[in-house]
Amino acid sequence: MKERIEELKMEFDRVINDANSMEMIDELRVAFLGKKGKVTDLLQGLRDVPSESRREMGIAINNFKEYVESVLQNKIQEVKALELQREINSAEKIDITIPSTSKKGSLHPISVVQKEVEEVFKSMGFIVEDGNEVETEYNNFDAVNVPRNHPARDMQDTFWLDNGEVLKTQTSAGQNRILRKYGAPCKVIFPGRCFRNESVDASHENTFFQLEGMMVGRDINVANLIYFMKTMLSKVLKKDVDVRLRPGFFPFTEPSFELDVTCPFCGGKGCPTCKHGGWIELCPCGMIHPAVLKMGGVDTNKYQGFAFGLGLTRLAMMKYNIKEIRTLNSGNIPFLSQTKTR
Ligand code: FA5
Repeated sequence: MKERIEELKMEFDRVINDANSMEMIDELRVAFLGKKGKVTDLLQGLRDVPSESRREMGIAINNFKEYVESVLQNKIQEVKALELQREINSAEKIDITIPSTSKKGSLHPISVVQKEVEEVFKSMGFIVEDGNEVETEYNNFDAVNVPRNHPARDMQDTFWLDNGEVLKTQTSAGQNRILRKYGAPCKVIFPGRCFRNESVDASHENTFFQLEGMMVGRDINVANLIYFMKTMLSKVLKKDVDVRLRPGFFPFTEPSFELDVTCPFCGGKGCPTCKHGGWIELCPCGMIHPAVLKMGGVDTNKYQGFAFGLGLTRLAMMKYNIKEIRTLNSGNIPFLSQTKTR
């Protein structure tokens, strides 16, 4: 019996060396450890072994069985690693010369307009700043002269967070931060996403973009405001437009205006887009209220300035003749990719 075990071990060592696939390993497992395999034969042979050495032979057979199992297990790991390497070397080659089938993306219409407005203002010496989407109540309201309980807060019903902060309702929320950062004089624009608890319709969204601008310096006046707005709008709309101011109200500007632009579709003659008036309301603005400048640390005896809050989403709608504001947040790829070709 001892010799037979030795023979089988030598045979196993010889054949396991040649096994180089999972199929071959499986065949060996069946041949040695299967129901009708060689180890089972050995166990059955125990019957004929004299009783005094049966225990010793039983242990020897078990040791051989454990040996076969552990060598097979190691061989499986080895063959799996080899097969993986073979796959990497052959099948997974990447041909970088094959032309791509993926489509090219495009900028969102609002991003296109935002970039254009930024470029024009940068060319006129303005700095472009970023703003927060979550703002403190102080920055969004108090610092722009809208104290708690002021009725003007109702004009911008908003989303409050549990910690008392708000989703910014207007880019004007950045005014105080900008004044404190740059002081006077300064020329800064700061675009950003705004949120309001609005009843949504074709021209009102709960999430939209504005672009705020401030110019603070000595002797800044309404004529400067008109010049910058007219220049910027003519460049972005690619037409010579006229602007006009009407009285408006904002607690953070005094005087406050609504800035209208000649309708870019009819040139001011009157059409359905401008409701036959020839003008389109585009941008609230005004001279920065002294209280706002003071809260921003600016000496109002020396400096004054203008501010405006351009409705960027509405400007994109006007530029691309988009009638329905909700399409802009819709994620509709055919609609959004139109800016590629314009
Ligand atoms: C303001 O938000 C002021 N902060 C603007 C301002 C800045 C005035 C600096 C003076 C000085 P108003 O609420 O009107 O103002 O919004 C400004 C522009 O944002 C609007 O003219 C409009 O174009 C756009 N807007 C406002 N609400 C919405 C909305 N729900 N959906 C889309 N656009 C909107």
